[in-house]
Amino acid sequence: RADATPAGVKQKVINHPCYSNDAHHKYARMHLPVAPACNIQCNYCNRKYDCANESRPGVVSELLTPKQALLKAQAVAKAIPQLSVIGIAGPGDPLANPVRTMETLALIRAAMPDIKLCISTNGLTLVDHVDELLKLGVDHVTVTINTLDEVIAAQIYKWIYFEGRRYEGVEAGRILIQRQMEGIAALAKEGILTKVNSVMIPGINDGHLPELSRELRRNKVFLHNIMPLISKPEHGTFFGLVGQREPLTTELDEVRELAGGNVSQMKHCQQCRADAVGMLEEDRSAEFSIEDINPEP
Ligand code: CLF
Ligand code: SF4
Repeated sequence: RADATPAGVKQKVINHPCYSNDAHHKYARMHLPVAPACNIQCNYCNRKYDCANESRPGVVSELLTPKQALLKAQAVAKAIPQLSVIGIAGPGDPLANPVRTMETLALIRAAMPDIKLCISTNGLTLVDHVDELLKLGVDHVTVTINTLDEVIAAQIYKWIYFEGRRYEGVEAGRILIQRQMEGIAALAKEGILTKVNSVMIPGINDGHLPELSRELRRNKVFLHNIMPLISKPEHGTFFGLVGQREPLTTELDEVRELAGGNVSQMKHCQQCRADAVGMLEEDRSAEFSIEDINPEP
């Protein structure tokens, strides 16, 4: 499959530690935690913590303003020459905080023109922002899609807040799924590389994930990252899905194997924090506290 990858795409992934298995030992990423709010409620998320669509539960990231984010990015780039990607992945949904997210991306783009920009989103408002992301040179977008079935979705999402209204149940699922699919279609049209994260929840969406991966292939998604649900009590109390078990490693491997026939699978995800810094296997966020970088409020 790698040999069939067009040269332009190879160039885009060559130094992205999440999109390329080869790159993840050589290049570093950092996340800028500038986005506190969220516009949906996943049942596996405890909103006191980081967005569980990319992070392990139970983690609280330091929130930054866009200007502080730029200072931090410059400090990290100086200290870690392997830094190749700057992403926004929370602590809520980056696109539910469009002003803070876009301002941060614009500041980084102007100050660090060679860095790759990356975001991760639940996809609810993605289609409205694709033009702006393209203008800012965001080349990599991750959308968390857990199901394409609105009945399954009703078990995964408690509510969504969309165009001034709150929706629940299958209606919420229907809107979210439709918006996510419109979002990834718009990304494909613009040639923005798309990764889909799916949280594998045993007994709820596990059997559906291979079918989901077929749809992703049809929509030109580059990479599929099936992540195990993390639900141990030490990671915090969940909003819903109380008592829900995590998948076994064997179950995860099996689903990835089935889905892998349709879309390449990412298997080196670390479910990082919204303020992660460093190579994927490490987290140096504690070394770059904003109080040390910029003692002025
Ligand atoms: Fe960050 Fe995500 Fe971009 Fe990577 S993380 S926004 S694509 S730069 Fe990577 Fe971390 Fe897994 Fe995410 S290992 S949680 S997949
Ligand atoms: Fe939590 Fe879901 Fe919102 Fe992420 S998208 S912050 S997991 S509710």
